[in-house]
Amino acid sequence: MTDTTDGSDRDLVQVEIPAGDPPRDGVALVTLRRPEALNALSFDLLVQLDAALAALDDDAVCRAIVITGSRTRAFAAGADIRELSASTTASLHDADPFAVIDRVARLQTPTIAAVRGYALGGGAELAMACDMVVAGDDLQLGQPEVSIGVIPGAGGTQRLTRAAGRARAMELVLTGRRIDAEEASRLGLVTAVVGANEVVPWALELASRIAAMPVLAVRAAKAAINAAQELPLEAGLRFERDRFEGLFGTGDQREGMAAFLEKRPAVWHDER
Ligand code: CO8
Repeated sequence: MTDTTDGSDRDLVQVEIPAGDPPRDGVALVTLRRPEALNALSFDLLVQLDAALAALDDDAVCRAIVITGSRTRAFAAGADIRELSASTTASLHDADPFAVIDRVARLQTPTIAAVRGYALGGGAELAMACDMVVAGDDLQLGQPEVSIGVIPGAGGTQRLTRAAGRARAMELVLTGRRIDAEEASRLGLVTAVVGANEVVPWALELASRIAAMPVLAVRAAKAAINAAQELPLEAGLRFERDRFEGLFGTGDQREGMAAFLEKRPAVWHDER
């Protein structure tokens, strides 16, 4: 795996292959690095994040991605308000800097947001675009955009509503109220709540367990679960059945079933 951050400027996004015992094969750790601004998602940071994630998604070695913030008290405090304050309808429409969040949701590789402290505005939207969220017990998640005269622009009205329901999404978005880890868990926004210092190790462990699974089956399962968010039930069931049937004849399907019948551990071949 290659470090894809742009060395010519400041690296606002760091890509690491974290060590582990046993080794965390196939896991990448992506860190947002603007600590002085609570990792606010500047346009440059978003470009670097986009490039880093696209490269990881293309990398056959990478089978799970953890995204976290460089600073213990924030995952990301939203889009960069200084930059936004100088933006116009036309400049945002033309550059579409926040489309990266849509691309995060479309990555084939499973993604886990490891979230400590503030996840606000675009930070909450980035976390919700990931497949799973491991939250610290210090989580403060919210969509405060209305309080600065705009609305969420990268999924905050859509993903939050799908996860938490319309009535709660209305209350949270229209008031900008922040919720803690316990409430986020109750609303189905997070996969697990752990001690703040355990967030990254816990997310890496989860990523390692996913990375140890056969890659085609993992990707098909991810695609099918995501289809449940978008398709009517009948179409979703058809999508699931097609993906299920499509896995028959792959080496990993043959190996997985043979290993079960022969009572031995499976050896995956990382087909893609
Ligand atoms: N943009 C720019 N700078 C920020 C941001 C931000 N979003 N958040 C914090 N900072 C900066 C502060 O300006 C400050 O810098 P400095 O030291 O130079 O003054 C530094 O980070 C530390 O922040 P505070 O001093 O404010 O720290 P506090 O502990 O007092 O407060 C808060 C922490 C509560 C997180 C507070 O900083 C805050 O309210 N931040 C703004 C949160 C917000 O409104 N976020 C939404 C932004 S709009 C948005 O996200 C639109 C989404 C569009 C799609 C985006 C997809 C990526």
